[in-house]
Amino acid sequence: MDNHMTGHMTGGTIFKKMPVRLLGGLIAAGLALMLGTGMAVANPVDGGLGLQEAASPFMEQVHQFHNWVLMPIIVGISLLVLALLLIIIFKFNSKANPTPAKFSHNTLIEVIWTGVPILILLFVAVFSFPLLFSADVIPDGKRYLAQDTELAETFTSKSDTEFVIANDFSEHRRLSSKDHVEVFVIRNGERRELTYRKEFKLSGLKTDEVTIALTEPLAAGEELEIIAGRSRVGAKKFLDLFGTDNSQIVVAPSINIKVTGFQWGWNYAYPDEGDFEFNALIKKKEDLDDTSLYLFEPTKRIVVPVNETVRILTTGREVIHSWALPVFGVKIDAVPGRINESWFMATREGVFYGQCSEICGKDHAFMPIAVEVVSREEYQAWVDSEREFAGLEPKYTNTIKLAANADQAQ
Ligand SMILES: [Cu+2]
Repeated sequence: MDNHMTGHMTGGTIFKKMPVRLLGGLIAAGLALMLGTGMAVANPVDGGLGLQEAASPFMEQVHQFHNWVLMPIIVGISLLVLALLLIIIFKFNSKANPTPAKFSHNTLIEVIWTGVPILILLFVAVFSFPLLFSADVIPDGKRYLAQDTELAETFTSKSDTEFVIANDFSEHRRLSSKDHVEVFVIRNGERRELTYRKEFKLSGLKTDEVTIALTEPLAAGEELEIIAGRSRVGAKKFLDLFGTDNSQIVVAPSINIKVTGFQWGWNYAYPDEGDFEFNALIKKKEDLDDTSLYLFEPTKRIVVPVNETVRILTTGREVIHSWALPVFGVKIDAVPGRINESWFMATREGVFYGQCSEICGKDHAFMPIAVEVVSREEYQAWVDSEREFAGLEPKYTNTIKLAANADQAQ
């Protein structure tokens, strides 16, 4: 009996050392994966690991959700299951445990393994439901400027320090908290956010008129910008504890793009900018230049201005496609016979790639998407070149010239 035991002890010590190393390796791999996902990778790159660097406040919020909520839970569950498996393998194999227990069922354990997953899902829902809501509801924020521009509303000023904006949002979206108003001072093109209570106060929330009272009047050459609305999006302080608040109130879309998926390509139209549309098919390998990515580059990129909200309206011509752009956090089905909508606001200039994300037929893998984010001036010039191509009069050239003349006159 003793001999029998010692013989197996030797084998046991080898096994006892192994799981520690194995476990260490797995923890290291898990941590590497976690860190990897936080790493910034701009656009698809060879050997890229983790999510692409976000280019919209919505996607920043998605990253936060992924890095701080999902990854820790997934790593925790994986390690727990691994530990349980190792316990079973080493403690309850036929040699270590020759006479197995005969019982089956354990009410407490069964209640725990039903209840705990429900609690985990509820915890995840606390963070994922607001994200789903943000993706689904088109932002309705408003921008108020002293000088009225095409894209802004004006506020009225009562005095040097008191400014009034109309709280004319729909009933359930009215301004009711300090989080629904952001105040900026613009000086020589630099934009600085004022802090609530210290630099400005609010009154009249929940009523028809909201008053923003500055602690100090504006200096000469300073301009006031007020952004109001409930559509606050972006990475917030996690659980009000960690990180910095990068969230912002997103204003209503200034551009609508109609996207029609077809076998196999995309058709784009800009209904506000005139009666023109174009197709974007996959670009052949021999036509690629240094600035384009093989299999990601379409024959034509769509162009949008930076820091403006774009509404995407999708539909399909014959089967369901899906317009997906990872860096903006957009993935919206294009369904024949109906129109879906989504939105994005690009926060930096550049070219961003996506692909069809619905298995739509034999060339599903070959309907790339490329969005070129540029300044408003470049966007307007692009619109006019598209209009010219479609035989239309320019829409913006005159206004650009007028603005340029006005600058010279000052
Ligand atoms: Cu498709």
